[in-house]
Amino acid sequence: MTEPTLIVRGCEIYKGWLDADAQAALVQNLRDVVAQAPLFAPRTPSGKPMSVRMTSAGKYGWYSDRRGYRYEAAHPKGQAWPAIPPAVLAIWSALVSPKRMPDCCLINYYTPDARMGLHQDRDETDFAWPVLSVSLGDDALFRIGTDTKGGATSSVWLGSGDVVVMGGPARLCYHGIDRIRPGTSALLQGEGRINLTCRVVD
Ligand code: MD3
Ligand code: FE
Repeated sequence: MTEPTLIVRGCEIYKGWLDADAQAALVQNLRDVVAQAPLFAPRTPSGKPMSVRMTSAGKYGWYSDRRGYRYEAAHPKGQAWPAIPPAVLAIWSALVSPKRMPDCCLINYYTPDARMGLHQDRDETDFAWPVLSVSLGDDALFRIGTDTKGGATSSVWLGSGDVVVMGGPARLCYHGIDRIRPGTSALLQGEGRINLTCRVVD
């Protein structure tokens, strides 16, 4: 039975779940996805471009513009999203469930100046399914709170190869990335961080 390395506010953190070879293979899979579905900077509902660039794989991709946050069946350029890499589905099968695969694998790319403010993930239909996150590249300071805006928060550094499962009461907790620490990983070609989040959408 697999046990998390640590649990912070209900988020189960599996430190170093992926070894160096698995991380490198996954990065190549993601380069193939990005070649088909280029990264873009979604706009917030107020029209401001996000500092994190994104794309997706799977049945749906997460998208945002002045019309709001939502899932879309196609990339903004019009084509279907690429398939979720089998190596990502294998992590989901091992740590969440082999019975239902995620509908979306959101790929977030952070340059050293990128941030993600505290938010809830609530664009999905069924919050009974956890969200699974995989970190690759530079370390990131992850902040997790409660299901109430303005509640207490805890911070933890996530490193390359770490996997986090947010289920149960943690599923609707506020969370974000305060900063990354450039140069802490040699996995990517330069500075930066990739985060994958797998979600059941409908
Ligand atoms: C806690 N991404 O894409 S992953 C996101 O590192 C997102 O790029 C961050 O928040 C990142 O929405 C954090 C960890 C994470 C993901 C989803 C969660 C934590 C979560 C959903 C509920 C609670
Ligand atoms: Fe989130």
